[in-house]
Amino acid sequence: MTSLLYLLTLIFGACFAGDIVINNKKFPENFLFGCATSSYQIEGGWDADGKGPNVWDNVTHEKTSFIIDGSNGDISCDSYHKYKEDILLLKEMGANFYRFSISWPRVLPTGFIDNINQPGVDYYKNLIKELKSNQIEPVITIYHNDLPQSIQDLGGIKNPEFINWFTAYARFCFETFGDDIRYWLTINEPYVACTVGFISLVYVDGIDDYICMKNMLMAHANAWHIYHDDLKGTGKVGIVLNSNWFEPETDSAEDLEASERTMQFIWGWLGHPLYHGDYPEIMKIRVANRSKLEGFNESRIQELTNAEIEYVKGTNDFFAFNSYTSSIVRSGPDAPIGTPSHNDDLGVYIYQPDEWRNSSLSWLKVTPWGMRKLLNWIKNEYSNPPMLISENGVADGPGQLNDTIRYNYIRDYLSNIRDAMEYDGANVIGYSYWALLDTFEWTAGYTAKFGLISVNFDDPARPRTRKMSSYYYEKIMKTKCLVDECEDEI
Ligand code: GBH
Repeated sequence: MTSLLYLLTLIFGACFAGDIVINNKKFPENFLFGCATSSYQIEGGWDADGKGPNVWDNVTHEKTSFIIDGSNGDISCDSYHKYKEDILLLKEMGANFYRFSISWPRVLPTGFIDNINQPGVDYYKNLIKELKSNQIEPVITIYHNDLPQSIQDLGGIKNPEFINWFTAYARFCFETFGDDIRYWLTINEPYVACTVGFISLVYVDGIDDYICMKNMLMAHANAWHIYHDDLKGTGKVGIVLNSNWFEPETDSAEDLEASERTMQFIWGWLGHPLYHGDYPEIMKIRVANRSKLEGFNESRIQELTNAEIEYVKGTNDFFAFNSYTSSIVRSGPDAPIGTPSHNDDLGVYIYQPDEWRNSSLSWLKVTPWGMRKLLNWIKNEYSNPPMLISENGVADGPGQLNDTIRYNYIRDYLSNIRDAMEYDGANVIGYSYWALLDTFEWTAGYTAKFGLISVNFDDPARPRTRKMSSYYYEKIMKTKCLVDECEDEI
């Protein structure tokens, strides 16, 4: 089926795929295509050469039941030793950039800058050098989930001191790896890290999430100011926000409001302060009201002071975001007042219909149309900032080298992205497929495969094998075109 569609594409230039027409305009010459990974998910070398432990090392070792297949990232793709092979593959596929993350405790084993691990620093220096000598732009995520255990032991992201610890680490990264890095991403998915992904000893719903998000916001803003004000860096610094597109169930005023409220609560939580200076009004009002009724003296949201508002506003040089799927939102009655809860603060009903196209993960329904709507929402809400799609991708189960699901996903999402650029004027500057390789997929272990390239995790040599989709993505990266023959860029 795939090859038939591909053949039709070859013959007709543009083609119908299911219910969508694949966009046949070339992406602009300066549009950036790349692939993404993160340190804990691919590197292995978990205790190599002086690396300190991170929270994932500890949780996977101590609580194997936390991971579906009881696995861990001790060796994973072994990219700590095999990064040159990864870069060769990126080169072969024609990637413009590689988005990877620095493992905080690999360079700073205790989390603090008084203890620098030189072999860890050398690893990233070599990685960057190798990328550059292959004309691949490094896009660096400073922190992607693998918090040093030492910092977790001190209260982790919930501790307001996190702001200083992260800032010192970010400064260290800018100073150590900074030479002509054009794109820095400070923190990956703060929303996930502060809600569902909170790997914490104690996590209090409706309280700690607001504290954590505020700490993330201030930590990011500090890093931005250090980079631009102190170090006079010439690159760009952004944070990676993430979530779904939230489609209203009907076009009733209530559902439209519920959808918009959800977008504001999730995307706007940090997006609004970064672009407009404060938390979204609707969020402030709802959290303050419920806090009061619950008997709190002040809002659980941790209101920003005027000085903080000024400090964070304008500290996102580009809008980097991860998005994989969509959900439907229905307006719902407010939950009764009782125990604080972030979901009750939001107060809507969110679901994904069974009939939507599936992947191997229940949360990841294939909804390419949602990407175009999301790009439009960001464009309208934040005055069309330069947008970098830092993650987008799909998972299937093990053993799929003829990965039609991924081929279709990439084609249909990129077509919607190109539509948003062409018809809606969305200022999208780049796209990064998640992931370059099959990785350790957090609590899903090695059961969910996102890679363009498969890795044999049973073989100590961790051999890589390109999947069918990687050849299609190679064609896209090399020709900037989704179909065989594109019309010129507009
Ligand atoms: C990204 O998170 C991460 O940045 C990346 O590391 C990861 O590998 C990639 O996506 C693919 O998952 O199991 O129903 O409770 C995506 C955001 C947040 C989506 C947690 C899945 C769990 C849903 N993820 N969420 S559920």
